[in-house]
Parts: sequence; structure tokens; C-alpha cells
Amino acid sequence: MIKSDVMLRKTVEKVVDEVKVTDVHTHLYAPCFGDLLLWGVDELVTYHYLIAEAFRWLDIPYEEFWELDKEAQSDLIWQKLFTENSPYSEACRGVLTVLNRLGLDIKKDGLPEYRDFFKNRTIHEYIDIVFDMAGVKEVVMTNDPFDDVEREVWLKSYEKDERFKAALRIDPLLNGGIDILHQLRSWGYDVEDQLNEKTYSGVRRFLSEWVERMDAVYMAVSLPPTFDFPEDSMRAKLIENCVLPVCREYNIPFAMMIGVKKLTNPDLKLAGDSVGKSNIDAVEYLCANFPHNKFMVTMLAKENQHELCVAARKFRNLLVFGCWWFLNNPSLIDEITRMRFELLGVSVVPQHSDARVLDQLIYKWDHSRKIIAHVLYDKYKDLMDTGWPITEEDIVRDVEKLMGANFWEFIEKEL
Ligand code: HDL
Ligand code: ZN
Repeated sequence: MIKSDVMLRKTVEKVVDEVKVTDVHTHLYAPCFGDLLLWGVDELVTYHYLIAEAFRWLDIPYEEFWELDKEAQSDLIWQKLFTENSPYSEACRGVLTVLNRLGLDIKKDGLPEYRDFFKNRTIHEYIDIVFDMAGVKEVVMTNDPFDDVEREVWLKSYEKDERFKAALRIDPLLNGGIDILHQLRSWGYDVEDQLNEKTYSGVRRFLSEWVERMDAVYMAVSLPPTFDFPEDSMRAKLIENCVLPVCREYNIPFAMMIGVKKLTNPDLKLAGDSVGKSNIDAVEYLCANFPHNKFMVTMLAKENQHELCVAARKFRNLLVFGCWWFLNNPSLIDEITRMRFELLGVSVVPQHSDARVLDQLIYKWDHSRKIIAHVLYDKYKDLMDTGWPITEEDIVRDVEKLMGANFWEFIEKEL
């Protein structure tokens, strides 16, 4: 049994450091997807988070930036965010954490040297290095059958890699309007230009075929702050008549990522999305009225976090996951994780990386492990002060659940 605060802190930090993580939401790809899997220092520096931050210091027209090649974009971002200003934003700090963990000499004029480090590496050896360094066992991809490049790989050259699980992402279907049905028809699905049982049946066949082709562990969508359910809309009708029946048939969760305002500044492209407070009533309605469906939910607005935790206390078919995107910063991860542990105990998935560049796994998990360990120590300390006996076995059990086992248990369970 753990008897002292010092021993407790050491044990929690060791267990959190050593646990092999299941990363439940990323934009990474298995090696067979080729260049879709981004890696290396210039991809790190041109991550859309840094592009948004760099434009706060740039006066050039947006187009002038977008016409630069990757290396020139990276040079410009490095100049603005690392040379002319201290890089203490989370996205900038993350780049430096990766380079430091790789053993490189961290300095203002280091970019050329960092490029050399990556020059003679192969992606296969590098994936092993990154997964090992980040302590990641497996990641869930974001797989979009509407993406022409990705779809080709799935149809012609996909090779399974156990470290990369698939998630069927259906934003174009649920957010794309009636035109998306033309696309399905062009692929041979028997759908009409109106929402009727024939169309629903064709959409269910599309979803079923892709769930099977991908062996998808869940179906996912990002949704605007205005998302509502029930609602007299194409999205709500497709969710009720197609998405939820297929998810139930394959016993996989429907993952809703709620609160993104797409292209608030379209000139920033991928970096142009913003955030809005969303409607928790829609989440509660779905959980209450579809008790045999499983819902994974993450919400983008800080203001939605408390009510999401309360909703999860009401519905066992709701699994809260991650500190998504604009919430993936130390101060917010700390606050949100504390709230979740106090309201939900161990029954939550505290973090996902949302990594778009392979190397980011190193910093996103480095940074989050420290915070999760710190919060966990405080919670176990409070427990210890009640006289509750705490053992290393208990801590290992809890941390295994938080960092992966809760997710897999939720994937497997039948409701
Ligand atoms: O919709 C999503 O999955 C978001 O994570 C977006 O991809 C976003 O651009 C992002 O990368 N956030 O971290
Ligand atoms: Zn994402």
C-alpha cells in the first residue's frame, strides 16, 4: 500500500508515463496511404495551428503565403513564431518538444539542421520510433470515403496495419446537403434526390459497406454549434434512419464532435475554422431516445464541458472523450480533466491527440501525460486523506482504463 505523498506522486507519474495509449482520434494514416501520412519538421511547422498564429504577424496577402512551397512556408512561420517571438504557444512549444525528444540541439537557427535529420529516414522506421517514444500502442484514423485519394487506397491498395484502426468519417454525408446523394448514386447506390425509404436503404448500404471495408471501430462526424436533434433537416433524418440503425447493427458508437464553425475565415483554409457554444439538449435527446446506440461525444466550446459531464452522468451510452482542438492547451486540459474526474470518476477518455503529423504524437502525449498525472495525483491524495488504501495495482488499473481500456470496453459493449 502507498503510504506517503512522495511515494504516491512517484507512482502516479511512473504509471502514467509507462502506460501504452490508445489514441482514439487522429488524422494519421497507415503507411499504405502514402503521402496522406504527414511527418517531419516542415509538416510540424506548417501545422494549421501555427499557420493561424503566424498570420497574426504577417501582412502579406493570404494567397502569397499559399503560393509558397512547404519549405518556404515553414521558413516564414519559423521566422515569425520562433525567431521574432518566443514560441511559448502550445502549438509552437509542441514542435520544440518533438525536436528535443528526438535529441536535436534546440536553437533559433536550427531549422536547416532539423531538415537534415529527417532527410535520410524512412517512414517505416520512423513510425516505430515515434510510437515507441510517444508510448502509443495504436491510433484511430479519420477515414473519409468521400476523399478521392483516400478512397482509391481503400479500393485498390489498402494494407492493414494493426497500429492504425479505422473510423468512418461522414461529414460530407451529414453536412453536405442533397447533392451528396448524387455522389452516392454515381457510385452505384440506389438513392433518389429526395429523402424516402428507398434513399435511406441506399445510404444504409453505403455506410454498411464502408464500415465493413474499413473494419471501422466507430462512425464519426464533426457538427456545427447549431446542431440540433430532433430537427426537420436532412442531417437529422439521415442520422435517425441511416447512421443509428447501421451503428446499432454493427454495434459501433456514433462519435459526434460538436461545435466547429467551418471556415470563419476561409482565407486561412484548414486553419480558418472557429468555435461556437453548442446545444447539449441534442446529445441528451439522442442518448435518451436511442438507448441501444452508443455515443462518443466531444465538444469544442469550453462552455459546453460541464454540461457534457453532467449528461454523461445521466447516460451510460454516452462516452466523453478528449480535450479537442482549441481545448488542447495545458490550462484547459487541467481544468476539464479535473472536472471530469470529479464528476465521472474513472469512466471517461480524458484525451486524444488529434495529431495530423506523425511526430506530434510525441508532444501531444508528452504534454497531456504530465497534466493527467498531476490531476490524478491530486485526486488520489484527496482519497488517501480519507484513509482509503491506495495500491499501485489500483492506479495501474485506473490508468489503463483512462488511456485505452475504457474506449475498447465501450466499443465492445452491447446495450
Ligand atoms: O474535425 C476534426 O476532426 C478536427 O480535429 C479538424 O480536423 C481540425 O482541423 C483539427 O485538426 N483540429 O485539431
Ligand atoms: Zn480531428
